[in-house]
Amino acid sequence: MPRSVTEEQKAAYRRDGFVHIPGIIGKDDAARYAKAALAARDRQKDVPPDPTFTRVMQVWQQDEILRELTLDPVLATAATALAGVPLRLYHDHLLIKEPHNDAPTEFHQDLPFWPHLDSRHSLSAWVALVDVPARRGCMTFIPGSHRTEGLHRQDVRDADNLMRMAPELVWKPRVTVPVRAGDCTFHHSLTAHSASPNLTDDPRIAHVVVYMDAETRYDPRKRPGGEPLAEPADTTTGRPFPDDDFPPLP
Ligand SMILES: O=C(O)CCC(=O)C(=O)O
Repeated sequence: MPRSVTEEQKAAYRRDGFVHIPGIIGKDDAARYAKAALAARDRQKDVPPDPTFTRVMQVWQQDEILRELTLDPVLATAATALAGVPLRLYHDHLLIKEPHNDAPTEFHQDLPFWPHLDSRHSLSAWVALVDVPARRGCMTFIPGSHRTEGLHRQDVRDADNLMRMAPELVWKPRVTVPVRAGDCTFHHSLTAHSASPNLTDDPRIAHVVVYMDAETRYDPRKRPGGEPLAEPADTTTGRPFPDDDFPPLP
């Protein structure tokens, strides 16, 4: 039976909009997935280089090993317990900060990037496949910022974009969460988060699984211009996300 999260972890997530779950996968599995992640990165062609991170989208549809991680029932059970509603997969992506990439991921919220209608909850699992201390690009969160609703999309390359939209966040405490290989952080889709640049000689390898409310429907009006995110075949307003490409989990 997959292990779920504790009552304390659920309470922390509800209060802060994020939670750190140490050792959600084993070290050996993390090493196996890290190797598969670098191979998937090396296979990827025709993607313009981005200093912030090398991104491999929808890796669960192209790599048998990483598919196991994306569909891992332990992760999905924990996500469902935190969300409190049945979930489906929205998409996954590898986010690899190359050594000395010199580019942070600036503060942003995720939900404004997603074409979701009537979402009761959505969240991401950010799984560390290598040790990620602050110098290698770990995540920083603003506790409580998941209660800040209704903002436009923020530019992850602009350090002040979110702060101009929500100036009260400038004065909120921030929590930086170094993680070991196999740890994960879950964050609510409205929680403001950033990641530091990778100052080390080794790649920062994170696998991110994005879960959405199973009942959420598609809203093309919220589709971000040019963002290569997962789309259902039928992009009419109000269409459900089909199970084949957006499988209910766990
Ligand atoms: O890992 C990063 O650099 C940013 C991750 C992120 O923004 C996310 O998972 O929503």
